[in-house]
Amino acid sequence: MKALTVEQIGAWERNGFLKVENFVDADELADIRRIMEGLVEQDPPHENTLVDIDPVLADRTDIPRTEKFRALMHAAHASRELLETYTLRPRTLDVVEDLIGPDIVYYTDQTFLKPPGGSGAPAHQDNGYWDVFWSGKGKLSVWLALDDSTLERGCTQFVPGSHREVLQHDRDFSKDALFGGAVPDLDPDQLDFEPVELKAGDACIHHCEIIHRSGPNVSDHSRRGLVTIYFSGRCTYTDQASEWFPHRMIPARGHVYPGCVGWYES
Ligand SMILES: O=C(O)CCC(=O)C(=O)O
Repeated sequence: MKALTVEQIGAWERNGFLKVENFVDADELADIRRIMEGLVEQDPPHENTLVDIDPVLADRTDIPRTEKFRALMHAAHASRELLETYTLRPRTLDVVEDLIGPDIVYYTDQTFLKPPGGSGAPAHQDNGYWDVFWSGKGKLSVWLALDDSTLERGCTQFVPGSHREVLQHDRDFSKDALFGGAVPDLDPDQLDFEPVELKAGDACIHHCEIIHRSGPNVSDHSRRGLVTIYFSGRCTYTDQASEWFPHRMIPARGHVYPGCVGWYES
């Protein structure tokens, strides 16, 4: 094991998510915030990124457009500094390696900005979106808190152990449908969601098949979370291309294999 304890790995296997306190230190957090703020302030956004406007804020005339951003995607494809400072730094990859093995390909990131008044995310499993384009298990998300993430601010919530069952998702992959893959037949009231509150700088890592959601932000503070997503180098492409992701995946550690994610002919 490179970074996690036996107990932490046991908790990951049992629950499908794992909180890691102080995943970045104060200096790293300041650098990551600066990079992200630089990208979010750009309007029109950087050409490599994709921005999603929060539907509940869309018609507000009293706030600038950039304060209505629900999410900004592919930041690392727009900022080499982010890749070097955080996404591909050894500690991040050591933790990922302990959970999905030594061959790691970096897919992309989504920064959920959740401004005051911003909406929550419906219950879903991430792989319900991903496995249409990339097959295989060994996919995870590292959700890094850029601000304190509390229940009032709409922190993420997980159903412990739910990563063992794959659910059918309604699939709408157009660019306008950030959560277009929600699970149609799931009654969230019947599930036991565990909120995971984080301090800025903490991370919560989640399995691609854990059922999770988040609430709206009913506070006066933003709740920004940078989610970086890693696939095992053994995952493969399907015959469908993703409209959401026009970039190449980035081999991060270990090997890339012919026909598998991160392998490109030219
Ligand atoms: O940060 C949120 O509010 C939602 C996060 C989420 O759904 C995800 O990381 O897959």
